[in-house]
Amino acid sequence: MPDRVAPTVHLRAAPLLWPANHQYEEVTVGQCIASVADNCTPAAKVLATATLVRAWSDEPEKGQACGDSTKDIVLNCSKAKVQLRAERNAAGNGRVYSVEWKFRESREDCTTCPVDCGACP
Ligand SMILES: [Ca+2]
Ligand SMILES: [Ca+2]
Repeated sequence: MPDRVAPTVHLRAAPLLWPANHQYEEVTVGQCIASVADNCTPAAKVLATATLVRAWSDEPEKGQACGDSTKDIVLNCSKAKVQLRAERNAAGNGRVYSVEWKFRESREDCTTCPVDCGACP
């Protein structure tokens, strides 16, 4: 019987990007994902397939305040890492960065998983 069940993913709380000093902080899959599970494929094998699909944040990249830098998000898809700038609108409600991870198991079923990967309060 073919495996038609994609992996499940359990998330961690988003890493804190603090202080808001405009510097990059590196976030890896292990900092976003607590564990993965699959009915057929071992978890370590599923985790090793982690790929970054896209990233975004709930604040615009530019125009928040003076000292605001560009390129707030730098994806390194091949290494499954993302650099996030510890920067937010000081008059806002805090910034949340999110990424979408993709996991594959041996039968090629995929799970894509949006996750908050950085919080700059
Ligand atoms: Ca499966
Ligand atoms: Ca910015």
